[in-house]
Amino acid sequence: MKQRIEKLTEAIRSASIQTPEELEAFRIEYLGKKGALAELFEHFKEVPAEEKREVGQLVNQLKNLAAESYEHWKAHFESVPLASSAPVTDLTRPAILTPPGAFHPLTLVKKEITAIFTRLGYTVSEGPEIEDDWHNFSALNFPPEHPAREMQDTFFIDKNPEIALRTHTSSVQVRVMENQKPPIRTISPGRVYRNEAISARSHCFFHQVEGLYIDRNISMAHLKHDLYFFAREMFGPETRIRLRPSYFPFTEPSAEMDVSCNICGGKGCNICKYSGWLEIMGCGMVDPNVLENCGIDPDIYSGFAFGMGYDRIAMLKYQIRDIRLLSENDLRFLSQFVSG
Ligand code: 2NL
Repeated sequence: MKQRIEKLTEAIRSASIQTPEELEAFRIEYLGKKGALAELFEHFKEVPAEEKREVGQLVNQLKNLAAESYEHWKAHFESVPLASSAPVTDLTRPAILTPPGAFHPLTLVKKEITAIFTRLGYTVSEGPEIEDDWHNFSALNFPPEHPAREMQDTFFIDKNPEIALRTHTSSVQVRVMENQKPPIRTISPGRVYRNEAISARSHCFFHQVEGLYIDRNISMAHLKHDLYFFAREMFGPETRIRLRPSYFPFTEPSAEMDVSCNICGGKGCNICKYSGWLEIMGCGMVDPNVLENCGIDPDIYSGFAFGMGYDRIAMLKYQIRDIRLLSENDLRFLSQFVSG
């Protein structure tokens, strides 16, 4: 009998009760008419007289324990509203730690570029990745026969020459010019698409930040100031820049901007192909035709614009040798960017 009491004591103490249904089963098992305690009382008369006192006390203790446990759980379920079969959540348990995530290297670089231009007073504009011919090409002064408009260079939607995946984020800036009055000072980061063969160096989609500054009397000197500031903030205070003449349909004059190679400091290395310079962006004064197309009077306003791809900047910064790693979402790659 004593053994039986000990076993039941242990069972009641360690009972794990998760739901009101389980509590009812507990009540029936121990305190019910045919429960364990009723059974003990039934067999009490068989206990030898000299043990009756001791065993009687033990049975009473057990009964109190079962009754107290039952009352405790009953109060618990009455105070916690829950769906009838939902398991009880133990708020005192230590939390299961969520493994830390990481920003994608492209996001890290985008945030860095955005922070620099934000300090210069630029806003951030975003727009659709599926664009019409007007916002992606015509408003930007692309002549009708320009090669970028060919089927093999641009991803057209359903072979419709009017709708395509944007080939640059200038399309966003056309929308800004159409909808806002100067002064306009904005950058537009985002994904762009070109129908090109995929290799370690180029992909059919990549990422750019384009910038636009329009106001009265804006000149090439303003362009140079903002881009020099950007270069030093992004690549270090010793960075130098140079502008080389170039051509884009939407700017006149146009230039390519190089920064001094921050790997070798300009002495020449395999990263800069021993030239000491890295080409990072195109820029120029917005063509008056583009301003006019977007409803801005070119006799009153002028502006500069620039565009840079940041996949290559991310690759230089983090020594990534293959552009495809940036879009494969391989955790062995991504987890290397976990910080803190
Ligand atoms: C490049 C060249 C450039 C622009 C982008 C631009 C936008 C508007 C008007 C005029 Cl709305 N220009 N953007 C200007 C010059 C160059 O990008 O090689 N990008 C990767």
